[in-house]
Amino acid sequence: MNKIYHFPSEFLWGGATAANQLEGAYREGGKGLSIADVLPGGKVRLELLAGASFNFEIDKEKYVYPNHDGIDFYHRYKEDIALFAEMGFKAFRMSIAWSRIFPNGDELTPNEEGLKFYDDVFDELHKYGIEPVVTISHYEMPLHLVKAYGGWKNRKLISFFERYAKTLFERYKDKVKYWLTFNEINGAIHFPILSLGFLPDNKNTRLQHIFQALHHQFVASSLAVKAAHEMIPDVKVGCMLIYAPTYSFDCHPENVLHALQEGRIFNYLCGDVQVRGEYPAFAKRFFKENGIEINIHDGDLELLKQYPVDFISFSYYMSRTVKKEKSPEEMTSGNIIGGVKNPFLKASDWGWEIDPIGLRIALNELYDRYQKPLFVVENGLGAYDKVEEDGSINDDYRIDYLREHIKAMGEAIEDGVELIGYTSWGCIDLVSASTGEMSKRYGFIYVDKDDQGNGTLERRKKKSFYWYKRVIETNGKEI
Ligand code: BGP
Repeated sequence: MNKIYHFPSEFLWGGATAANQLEGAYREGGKGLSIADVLPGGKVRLELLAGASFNFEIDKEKYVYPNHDGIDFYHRYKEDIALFAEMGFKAFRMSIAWSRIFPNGDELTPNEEGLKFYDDVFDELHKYGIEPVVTISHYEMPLHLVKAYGGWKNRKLISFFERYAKTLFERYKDKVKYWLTFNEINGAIHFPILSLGFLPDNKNTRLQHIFQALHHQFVASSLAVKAAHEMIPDVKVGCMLIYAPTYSFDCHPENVLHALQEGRIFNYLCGDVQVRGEYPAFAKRFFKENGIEINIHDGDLELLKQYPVDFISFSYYMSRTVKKEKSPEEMTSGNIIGGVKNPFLKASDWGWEIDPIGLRIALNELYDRYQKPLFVVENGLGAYDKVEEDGSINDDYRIDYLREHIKAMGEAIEDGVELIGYTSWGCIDLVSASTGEMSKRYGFIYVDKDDQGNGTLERRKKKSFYWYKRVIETNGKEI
């Protein structure tokens, strides 16, 4: 007998995306260039993210740029939203491209065409009763802010972001209740280029710059919470973390201590500031030992304390196993952060270890720590899909992955965790953030496009489409 899980009646089932990975139309509607527009697809992207030198220019002779056209959601959003509605989505997580609203990021007035586009998207969602969950900044700050200001190292970015967030709240106050400030804010500790807008430079200043820039984002996030609460009744603003429970490779106390230390810097430092409203005690020693001195202005700490987030959203793809002394052969890759191979886990084709129990652990750890509602806003399996001769796509591997993770959420709810929703990543195939590939697919909906940009962009329902529809229809009782 299959166990029946009890999800709350208002549970927000749905899917998640990010503007730069699906919209395309990178120069239409008055949009400015963003950091995502200059990142090429393929292996070279990972090298850039890891810190290779880079001039932030587009070079179409040398590289392909899959984000430029994405999957053309910009022109096909009605068709796509109709498919989400057919699956019964209660929520759709999407992001707003900052450079559609403020093409350079530092203008005083927004671009009306950009604002209008999202009005139309939200109206289309509401037509089907789908709740938008909107990330304000998802790996795509305006390129001008990178080039002219050095990205988030520069404190001026706080006021640009505040203006941008207030513009969104004012415009969409009747259409959007759930907002997330910065996507995977802690991911910047490893890959600052995507969200902080600068290259990780020489080792001495790397962490100094990253944590100074993060401090600016924390302040910006609190200002956004403040503004949202002043401007929108019943609004909910969340932080967004990458969460990877950190396992010790074995029970050697040195390794256990190492896991504790690694885990809390990566998983908790940002969350503690955004949720509890203050830097955690362990940060002080970490900052001291790494020569990090954060320039904190008068009033910053009070602001952080006064305006913490209302809920915690996070992405969960994998756990992470760590060991104090390790050799390169022991390592595995993963979502932004890697670790040593866990002998008990299998991995995806991209080396991301698959660990549904880790999601239950993540939910419990986060709830124990923060006691605030949780929202899983990303989770899923990036895999190669095959279109059969009859046109079907039998992605049982994806169904198995999602089923086990949904069960883990059901168990966590029984453990007492307050979980408000689940939006699986890339509900429609889109461009991968880490590799720029199309062939790393997550969707319930197949999109005909390859890594070189060829294809008809035709949408096709996979087997998982019908399966997820049933999950939502039964509120997680039939998985
Ligand atoms: C997260 C990002 C997403 C997304 C996802 C999957 O880190 O927030 O933007 O892309 O991971 O990663 P990838 O696309 O590299 O497979």
